[in-house]
Amino acid sequence: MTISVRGVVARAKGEPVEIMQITVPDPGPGEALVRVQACGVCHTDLHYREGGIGDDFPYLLGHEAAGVVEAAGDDVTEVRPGDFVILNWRAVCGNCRACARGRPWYCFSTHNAAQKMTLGDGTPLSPALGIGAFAERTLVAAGQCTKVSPGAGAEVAGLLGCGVMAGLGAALNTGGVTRGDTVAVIGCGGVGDAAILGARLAGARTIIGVDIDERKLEWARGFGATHVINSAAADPVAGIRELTGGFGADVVIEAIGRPETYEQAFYARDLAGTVVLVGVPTPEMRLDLPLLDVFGRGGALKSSWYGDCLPSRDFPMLIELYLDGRLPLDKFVSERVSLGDVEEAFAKMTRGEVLRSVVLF
Ligand code: PAD
Ligand code: ZN
Repeated sequence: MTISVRGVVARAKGEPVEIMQITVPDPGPGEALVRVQACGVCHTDLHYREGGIGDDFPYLLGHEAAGVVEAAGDDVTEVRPGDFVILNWRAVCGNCRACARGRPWYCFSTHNAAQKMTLGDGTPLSPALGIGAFAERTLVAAGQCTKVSPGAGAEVAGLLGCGVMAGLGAALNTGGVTRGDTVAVIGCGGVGDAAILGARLAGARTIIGVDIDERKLEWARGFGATHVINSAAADPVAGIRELTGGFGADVVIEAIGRPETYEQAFYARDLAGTVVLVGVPTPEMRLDLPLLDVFGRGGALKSSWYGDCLPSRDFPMLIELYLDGRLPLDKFVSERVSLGDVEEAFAKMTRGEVLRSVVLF
């Protein structure tokens, strides 16, 4: 059996996305069918449309989502029909060398659905990040569904599926920010603001937001930045040092993915401090740093994949904190739109007008 639903498809590189009828198979072994309730519009969806991630068109876009499990394969034990879940792109395998070493958040062999969703004519779709949630129903691996309290509502819960989790985790998991730390976040979009929120949650003393857009700096203050620096007008390295007793920050999070801002992060941290790269660079980018500085400044240069999150551990905990009024996730939702508005949401994102447009079903 299959069902036919509407989904947002990128058919060819650089072409506007289209709403098309897609065919979704019944869940087989290890799979779950999810009725999507909300899905955020993320930069990565636009990267797919522009051919920046691969050439496996057509793509079924959307991956930052929450919804309700409608059906599950016979052998599935993780979730049941009716469960409210956040979709994740890290369904850990439990067997790879990362999992075997007790570091499942690095899992090198994550699960996706085995069966393909297709266009009406049978053309297989490539679901964005193995999810494909700009669709009324989507088929995923059961491990991609993380059950959480339904109290949060889908538009907020879905945020944890990608960018907001990446930013929170960059501070909490990868950066290991703890009480009393000084933290700087370079790039205050959705991911950077989530890193600011994570730093605040962890008890950081000083949190410095850096961006070239005044509007973003205003929002960064709203998420808990104690200071902001407009790096279009002032040297952020000097500014961060000045705000941290002349030393630099304990943890500097780069949330853009560019060599020049990475270099700022590198020099804006204190001796033996930590740099976290959560922004995603493009293949042609290169870094040129004196190796003596890499050695002499010590500390740790880390990358953060999906905030080094473990969905089963982190999603329910963060939703509880939200419900308890301690993590204002709702502030990331700039607007609620419908399935036909994804292209317009890309434009608003590119113009820097929104943190997250969320498609509601
Ligand atoms: P965004 O475009 O909303 O935010 C980027 C911010 O950087 C904007 O506020 C810009 O104004 C600002 N900016 C741009 N250039 C500069 C500059 N030279 N100096 C200072 N500020 C600047 O994107 P986002 O917050 O949604 O995503 C940020 C990055 O995180 C992006 O590279 C995305 O691909 C990446 C990401 N990583 C993961 C992961 O697992 N590591 C997950 C999701 C997103
Ligand atoms: Zn994303």
